[in-house]
Formats: sequence, structure tokens, C-alpha cells
Amino acid sequence: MSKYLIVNGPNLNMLGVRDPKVYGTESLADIERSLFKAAEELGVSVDFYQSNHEGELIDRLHQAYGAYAGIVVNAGAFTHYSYAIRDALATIQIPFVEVHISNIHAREDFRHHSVLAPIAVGQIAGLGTYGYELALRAIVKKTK
Ligand code: CA2
Repeated sequence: MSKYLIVNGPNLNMLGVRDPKVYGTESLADIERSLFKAAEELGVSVDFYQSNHEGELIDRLHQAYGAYAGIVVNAGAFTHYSYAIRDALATIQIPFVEVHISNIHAREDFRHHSVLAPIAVGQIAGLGTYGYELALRAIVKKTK
């Protein structure tokens, strides 16, 4: 069975705890439950990982090398400036979809740019937590 990795970066562990106007009311555990269901339906398996630390995210991506068919990544604020996470994603050569809960293009200027987007299969932003399911469906369709 093809395996997919769902990676979440800094502060996303706080989903559902604060800022419901921007990020909605669902927790990360709620998102994981929805993705687990979608994965069952799609006939694939999913693993989840969240860290607030850049190096830990990079280590997890390195471990993914050769083990996953695709990745869904919300790198949080690292999206906008982490060349190290971009290099890790480029190195492991696993196709990935970038997801953002909020519409990063409608927010502060610094959020408009993603250093990951040029090497992503695609980007989903602004569709709320449903974006994760769309991203999983898209990467599975591309790679399964
Ligand atoms: O819209 C997204 O998914 C973001 O990746 C979320 C990041 C932000 O830095 C990006 O620009 C866009 C921040 C995640 C913060 O999550 C929180 C959730 C609840 C309460 C506080 C923070």
C-alpha cells in the first residue's frame, strides 16, 4: 500500500486552541482523523508529523527518503523563508503538495511568498482545514 506523509510545522499544534477567525475551530487531531478517513477511502496509508523545530522537520523529511510516495506539507511560517526545509524537500525527491489553511496571498506581504512553492507539485491555500484533504487527494492522484 502506498504511503503518504503529512507534515506540519510550527504553531500548528495550536490549531483549535486560538485564532479561530483565521484558522478555524478544528484541531490538528481533527485534521488527522479526517485525513485518516480519506486515506482509507483512497486505499493508501498516512503518517503524521508535527514539530515546532526546523531541524526536527528536516530530520523527519530525511527519514522519509525512499519510504513515501508523496508528502503534504504545511511548513507554517517556515514556508516563507526556510531554504533549509526547501533543500530537504528537494533532496528527498518526493513529490509534495504545499497546503495553507489561510489564504496567504490575502494576508501580510511577508506571507505572500513561499520558498517551497517553486519545487511543489502545487499549492492549496485559503480553503481552511479542508485543504489538507484536497492536498492528499491531489498528491495521491499524481503518484499512486
Ligand atoms: O495558513 C496557514 O496554514 C499557515 O501556514 C499557518 C502559519 C502561518 O505562519 C503561515 O503564514 C500560514 C501559522 C500557523 C499558526 O497556527 C496557529 C493556530 C492557532 C493559533 C495560533 C497559531
